[in-house]
Amino acid sequence: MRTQVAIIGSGPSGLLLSLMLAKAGIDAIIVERKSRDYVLSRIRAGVLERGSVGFFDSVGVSDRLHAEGYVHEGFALSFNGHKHRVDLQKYAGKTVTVYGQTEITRDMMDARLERGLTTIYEADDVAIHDFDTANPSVTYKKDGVAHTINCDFIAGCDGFHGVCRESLPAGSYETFERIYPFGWLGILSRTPPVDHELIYANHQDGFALCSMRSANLSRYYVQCPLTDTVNDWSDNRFWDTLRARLPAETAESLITGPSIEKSIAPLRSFVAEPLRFGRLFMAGDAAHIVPPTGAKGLNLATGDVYYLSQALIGYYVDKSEKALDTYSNKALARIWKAERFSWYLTNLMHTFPENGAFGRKMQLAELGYVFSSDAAVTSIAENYVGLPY
Ligand code: RFL
Ligand code: PHB
Repeated sequence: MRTQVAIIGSGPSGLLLSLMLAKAGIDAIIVERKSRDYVLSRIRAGVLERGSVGFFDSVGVSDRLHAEGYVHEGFALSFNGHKHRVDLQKYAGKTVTVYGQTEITRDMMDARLERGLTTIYEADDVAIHDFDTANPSVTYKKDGVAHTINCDFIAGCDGFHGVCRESLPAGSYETFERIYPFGWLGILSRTPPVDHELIYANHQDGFALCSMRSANLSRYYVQCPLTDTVNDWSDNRFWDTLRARLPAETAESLITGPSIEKSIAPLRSFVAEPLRFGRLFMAGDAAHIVPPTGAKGLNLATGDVYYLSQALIGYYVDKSEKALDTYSNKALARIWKAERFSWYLTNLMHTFPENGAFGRKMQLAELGYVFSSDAAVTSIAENYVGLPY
């Protein structure tokens, strides 16, 4: 088999890249190690920046997003028993859209099917070769049979646990990492959301987040120890913990019900740089992770893909390698700003026992300052809606 760009991974990064390339007449094949249903069963991001929505618009996959997604003009930070609203429209002149990663992933998969674009699901033993030469290739096994794809470029869109970063020669890249001493326990329940906007709660016992997927589907998270498993958390324990961390007024209106999904995610900040290795280009979670507090992971992935698609279009259509050469630095400049914001909001909103009573006072002083200063709240708002490309 031969293609122009072999894309490893059928998450949001790989799917969006393939659609952007197809629109420019560039041929790409996606190789994914899991099944379509498995990819669609992962419950992840919920908040899309305006820029991400624009990318989905540009490749014609956003009809359902606009029909079923919720435009949010603000969100709240709660502390000391009270909710304080960050007015995104007022302070940043932009909104965000609440629409699940699962749904946009499905929309992109359906669009690729309709457009006759090739995805190889359930590919075993995926390996990348010769990306430091002009003739890279990808090998995999499907139903026990070995296959090779020859290509011009490889896009490493295979997430944090993918094969692409693993295949890089030792010493060819540098990593930067912070592992936080807690995780997020998340549940999905068929209950109306407690509020029409998201609430990020700072509480001495730990962080909590009230989010949603639709009018009758809620997504809630609480900070939990990394040593916990979902078996430690009955639904009742989860609801009691959440209620205790919310302002009284909000807690009283919380409608609870059986969880339909429950999982624990560790929190991590991570960057592997550079993003280019000859003819291999890394994008999305394969190259960087943010803690979910700033809702930036998926949005960073779409940003990388935008820069990368422009660079590949420059190569094929304008016969220029200039944007391929600048891809890594350009994407990393934006990535590091989102890393900073996600780290900042994580530090501001979670309980860090090792920081003691002084650390807690600093958080409350900072939160008090944010809501007394137009400059400070503007900074949060403009980062939350997404920095410019
Ligand atoms: P993905 O989605 O991990 O997709 C990578 C794909 O590559 C496949 N793969 C391989 N394929 C072939 N061969 C191999 N050897 C392979 N190894 C892996 C995988 O099966 C998979 O299908 O990465 P991508 O595309 O870069 O997308 C990144 C986003 O998924 C991620 O950043 C977000 O989900 C992060 N995130 C959030 N982002 C937001 O923007 N807003 C949010 O509100 C938000 N909330 C979240 C989140 C992530 C969470 N978790 C659990 C990680 C909330 C949570 C709880
Ligand atoms: C979610 O709805 O899953 C969600 C929303 C906002 C975040 C993280 C996750 O910051």
